[in-house]
Amino acid sequence: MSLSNQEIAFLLDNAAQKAKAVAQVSAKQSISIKDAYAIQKTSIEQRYTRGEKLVGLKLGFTSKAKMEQMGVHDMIWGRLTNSMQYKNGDDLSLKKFIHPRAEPEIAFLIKKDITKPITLKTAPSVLIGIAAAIEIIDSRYEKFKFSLEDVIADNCSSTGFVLGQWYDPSTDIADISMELCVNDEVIHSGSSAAILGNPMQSLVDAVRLSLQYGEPLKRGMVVLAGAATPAIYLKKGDKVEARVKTLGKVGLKVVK
Ligand code: OOG
Ligand code: MG
Repeated sequence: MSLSNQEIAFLLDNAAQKAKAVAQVSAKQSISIKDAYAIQKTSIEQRYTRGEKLVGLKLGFTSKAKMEQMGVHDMIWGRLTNSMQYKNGDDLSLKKFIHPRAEPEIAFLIKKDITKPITLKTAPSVLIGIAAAIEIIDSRYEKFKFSLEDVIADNCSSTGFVLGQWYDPSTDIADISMELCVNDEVIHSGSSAAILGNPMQSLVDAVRLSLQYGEPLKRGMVVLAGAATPAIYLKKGDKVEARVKTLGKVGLKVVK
C-alpha cells in the first residue's frame, strides 16, 4: 500500500527528530517532483509547530561535483530553520544525526523582501552580505541513497549550517578557491565557478524559485548557494573547516 504525502512527510520528520534512517520512499512508490515539494513543505511545517522558524533557503546540486557524487541531475531547493544554525566554532554532536556530512558553501544575507526576479547584475543590491559557510547534510534515507524526488521530500538532506563573517555584497566571488579541510588537511578543493558558473547565479535562481513556490525571500533570510565540492562524512574529533578565498574560514568541532 502506498503512503500519502502527509504520511511520508511525517515519516521523514520523525526520522530527522529521532536520527533514525528510513527506507527510500521511491523504492516502493513513485512520487512526482510536485509531490516531493509538497511533502517537504508539510514535513517542515511540523517543525514550525514545534516552534522552529524559517530563516532561509538552500540550493542543492548546483555543481557537477555534487551531482556526480550523489547521482542526480537537477537543481533542488530546501528550507533552513533557526534550529539548524550553529555558531562559528561550535561543537557539533554526532548524536543528533544519522550519517552527517559537511560541505563548503557560500551564503548570502538578504537585505529586503524580494518581490521580483533579480539578475546577476542586480543581485548584490538585494544583499547585506556574503559569507563562507558549511552546510551539514544528513539524509534521512538509509545509506544516504535517494532519487531526486526522495531528496526533495527530505528537505534536500539539510540539517545544519554555520556562517562565517559577512563581507560586502560587492565582493567578487565568481571564481574563488573553496577548500574543505579536516584537522587542517585539505580534503576537497574547488572553485566557486563550479557553482552554476558563478555562485551569484544561485541567488538569482533562489529568488526565482522562492517566487515560483510562493515563499518569497525576506529581509534577514540566508541563502546557501550549494556546494562546489563533494561532501565528506564527519567523525568524532574532526575539526571541519571551509576556507574560502577572500571570505575567510568557518568551522565546527565534531564531538560525540
Ligand atoms: C543533497 C543536498 C545537496 C548541495 O549543496 O549540492 C546540497 C545531498 O547531497 O544529500 O546541499
Ligand atoms: Mg549543500
